Amino acid sequence: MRLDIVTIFPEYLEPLNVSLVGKARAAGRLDVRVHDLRAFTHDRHHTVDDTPYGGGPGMVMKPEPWGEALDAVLASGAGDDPVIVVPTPSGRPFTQELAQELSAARWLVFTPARYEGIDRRVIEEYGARLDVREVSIGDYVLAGGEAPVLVMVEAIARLLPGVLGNADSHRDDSFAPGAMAGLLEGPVHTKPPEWRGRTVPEVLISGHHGRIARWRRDEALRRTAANRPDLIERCDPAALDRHDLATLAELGWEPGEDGRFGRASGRVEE
Ligand code: JBZ
Repeated sequence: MRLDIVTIFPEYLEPLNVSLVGKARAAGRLDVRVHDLRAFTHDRHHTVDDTPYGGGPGMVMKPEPWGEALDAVLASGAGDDPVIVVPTPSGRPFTQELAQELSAARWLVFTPARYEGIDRRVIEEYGARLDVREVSIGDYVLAGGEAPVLVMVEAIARLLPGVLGNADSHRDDSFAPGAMAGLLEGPVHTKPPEWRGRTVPEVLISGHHGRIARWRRDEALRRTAANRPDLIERCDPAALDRHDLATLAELGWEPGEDGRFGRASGRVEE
């Protein structure tokens, strides 16, 4: 997969040289090219921003440098069309499903902005010819799109064939489809068996694979109910067995008329 990233802070993308993504690059599975947006300006101050039409606070990124930068990146692609990913707080949520969809692309171009974002006409211009996705990594306020690009690239790169050591590594991902679909992962333990007086749950050293799987699933369910009640609400009760239902009932969750889980009435939040 080829990735191009256009930014006024190329050094912000240095983490792409490290760890999983760095190794995927070194192994030739990822071709990452970071471009300095200011290289596509022509004034002595390398200006990339200007005041907003209509007034208001902050500055807006000028369209001309983005147009020149994107034209240059596109021209380097030998006729191939990339998917353009525009990080913006007003974008569609970045999910594991979107990561999977984007991991199927041959070429992605990311356009992390600063200030109040990019002049709308840039998104319109390239959106008229190419697949342009406005994407947000979550509901918090950031100062620019570079950190979201690091997040998205890591999520996408680890899905590429040959990037994670073995195909099984995807199986237990909290948001991967499968038996534990839609549940958070439970706690993990390793040696030593006792640390600062704290022991590893007995079941994990019991050698009873059935009991271990059941314990893990139960812990996953409890954590999901505690930290992500929205995932319990979305969960299909038909995907759960009697033990799961008993655990959820103990936590105050019951399947309702609509076939979805809700907090059982008369229960008080703990
Ligand atoms: C994002 C000015 O550029 C920004 C600013 C905030 C921001 C993004 C881009 S992308 N927040 C998010 O994904 O939450």
